[in-house]
Amino acid sequence: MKTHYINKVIGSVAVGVCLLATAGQQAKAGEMYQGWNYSIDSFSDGSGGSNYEIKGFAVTETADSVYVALTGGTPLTGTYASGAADKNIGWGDMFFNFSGKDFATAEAEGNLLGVRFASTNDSGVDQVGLFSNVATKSVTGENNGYGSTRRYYDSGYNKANTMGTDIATADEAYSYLYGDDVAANPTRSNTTVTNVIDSGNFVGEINLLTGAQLAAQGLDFGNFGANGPQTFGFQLDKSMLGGVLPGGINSFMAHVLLECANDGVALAGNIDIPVQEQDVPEPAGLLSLGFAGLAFLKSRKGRQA
Ligand SMILES: [Ca+2]
Ligand SMILES: [Ca+2]
Ligand SMILES: [Ca+2]
Repeated sequence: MKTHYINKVIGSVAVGVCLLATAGQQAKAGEMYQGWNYSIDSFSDGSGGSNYEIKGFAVTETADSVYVALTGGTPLTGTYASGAADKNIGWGDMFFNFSGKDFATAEAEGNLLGVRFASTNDSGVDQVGLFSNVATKSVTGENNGYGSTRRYYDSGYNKANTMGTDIATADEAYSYLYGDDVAANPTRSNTTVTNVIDSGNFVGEINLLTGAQLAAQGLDFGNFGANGPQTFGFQLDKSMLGGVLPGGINSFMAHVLLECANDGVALAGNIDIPVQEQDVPEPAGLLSLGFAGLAFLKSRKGRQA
């Protein structure tokens, strides 16, 4: 993955050295506003019109929660579409990639998290919630959509801030989604869209929130002139992420596409995971020490003999 994806991530970490080192590249850090981290998407890259126009994606965190918000023209429950198998086109699932690698590599290595937040979409998992070890699939075919990212761009939607301010160009989108080798020669066959969870391990539930509930948390897409007619999101407990991420600051790239891939948006950011207190090993807990512990015990026994 090209290093410019992590400029914002590094820039927003409160470490002086990093701030100085990236001072010349911090335009993206300007998307921080009153505690929320925003990525503002092109207002004119929604294929099919205003019902398919994503405008923004934002995240904030408190000590124990992560709040996620989306705004645009697509309702949480989707919009009627005669060309879709289920007569409805809505949101795909959201992916969180904490690996520091491109999306395809993260998935191949089992390092992808996914959130199904739209209960009526065509996700491969039944439940709404957070999933780990996610495999992805495409549902663009049954939703009258774009089979490949290249085809979407060929259709005239290669606009500035194509996946928001954090993945601003088609080249960056190709690099992030498929890796730098594909980005060097993107075709319709090597840029297949995947936009929902196919399978994964259920980690826990999320709490869906309305635009009003998010506004009460300080969300303000209006600061960027980006208020869509549909604004909603969800909250999830950091304790769930603590089971799959190390304590401390974890940098991520997240993105979501519509079921038809008529629009998509990404966001780079950080989540500060509380450091778990280490349990004091009890006798029964020795099992969890594994081979290292057993070897240690054996060596002690040997010395005593
Ligand atoms: Ca858009
Ligand atoms: Ca559908
Ligand atoms: Ca977009």
